[in-house]
Amino acid sequence: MERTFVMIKPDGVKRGLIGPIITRFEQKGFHLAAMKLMRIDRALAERHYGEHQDRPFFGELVDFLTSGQVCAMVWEGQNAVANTRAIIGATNPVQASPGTIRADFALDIASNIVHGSDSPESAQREIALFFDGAPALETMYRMTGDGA
Ligand code: RTP
Ligand code: MG
Repeated sequence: MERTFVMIKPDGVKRGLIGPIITRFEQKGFHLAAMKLMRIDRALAERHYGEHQDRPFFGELVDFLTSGQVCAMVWEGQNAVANTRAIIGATNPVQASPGTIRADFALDIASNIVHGSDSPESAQREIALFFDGAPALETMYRMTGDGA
């Protein structure tokens, strides 16, 4: 069983796409282990996307991520990292395969609706970054009442 971090970006929240996006992960068979709607500050956005700090689009990326509420989630299931990235689709919606979230809901690389961790190590780092201080995931899991 693997966990991954998925975040619906401000464009996805503003457009009312939380429901359809969650549906896709649930339909595939993943379990929603934790979720919160939040605004993130520049410091958190910069840490989250730290690997891109020297890229020309970094400032724009941080502006975008802090422009509205995001929906931070932890999903778990078999090969959760790779499988959720497949459901999300290629970074640039123009190149994303039909049926993926980015192909179906987005037009532009800068506003591509959703983030997914790119490795189990990134997932661990990002879950700690966004859910640190919250109740332990095991507690949230029990709160979902799915027989745990
Ligand atoms: P994400 O981290 O958001 O899940 O996206 P990703 O793994 O598919 O792509 P990544 O390389 O990590 O890029 C992070 C976000 O930066 C924006 N980006 N803009 N203008 C550009 O060339 C460019 N390249 C990347 C995208 O919004 C991407 O999601
Ligand atoms: Mg990435």
